[in-house]
Amino acid sequence: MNTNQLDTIAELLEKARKITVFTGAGVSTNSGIPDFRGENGLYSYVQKHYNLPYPEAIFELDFFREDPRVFYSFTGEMMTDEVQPTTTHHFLAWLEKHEKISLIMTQNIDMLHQKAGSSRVFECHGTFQTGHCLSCNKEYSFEEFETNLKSGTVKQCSCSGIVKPDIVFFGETLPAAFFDLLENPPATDLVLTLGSSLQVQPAAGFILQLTGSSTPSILINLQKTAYDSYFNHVIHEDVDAVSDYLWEILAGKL
Ligand code: CNA
Repeated sequence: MNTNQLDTIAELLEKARKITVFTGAGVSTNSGIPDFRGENGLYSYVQKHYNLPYPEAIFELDFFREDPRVFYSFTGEMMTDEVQPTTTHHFLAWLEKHEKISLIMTQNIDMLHQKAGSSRVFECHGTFQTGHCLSCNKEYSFEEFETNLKSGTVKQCSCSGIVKPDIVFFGETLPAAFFDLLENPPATDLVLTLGSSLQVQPAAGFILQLTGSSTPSILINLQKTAYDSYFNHVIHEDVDAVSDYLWEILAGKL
């Protein structure tokens, strides 16, 4: 690791009061949930483990209507008790406790930021907190289909329709509140992007629009992204190794 660069980033974090964070699947890979496009990503995983016509089908509405078992069995793997927040999730929760975080915009649907104790979280690709029947639109709370999600069995509505958790599938619109935040982003004095290929729009546009101004910006991601040049500081390392290093420095200062 380039420790000079990390020391500079630690100084930026120490000074900042309104960090806007953007996280992707890369912050959760060390907890055991594969990302989409990383080397051992979900796309290669589902192709090996599930009988899918093509990997993206797992998050497609038409395929879900036809065979919801694949999606439910994936959530069953993701929601086991073994899946715990990583150092990075805990580090962000700690920064929030020290009043440094303006917002964590996450593309993730694993709820690990909240599990680590962060509360300023916006889940732009939806949530498992609620679900709706695809036939009669009846709403269900997380508690009402938690057992199904965890055991990988399809939740059926009282009308015998299929219940789909309110996470955003391909082709679906993001929550209206996302577009409000896109138009009126929170006050930000540091941009911190962690573990995302920045390939998925409009989510990535939210953070990319905050770069390029006088606000310093940081990207920490294992692989290069198509948007590295948008950021002032780019680190291609494991995000937990970086968080560990930064946390150790900041723990003595905050
Ligand atoms: P992505 O396109 O799969 O990119 C993830 C990026 O993270 C890759 O560029 C990797 O190089 C990088 N990465 C992987 N592990 C690490 C690590 N340990 N340290 C640093 N970098 C790492 O995923 P995005 O989030 O950019 O794409 C957006 C999709 C993925 C969203 O719609 C998510 O909902 C969706 N997704 C979410 C989860 C989850 O909730 N945990 C899991 C899989 C996919």
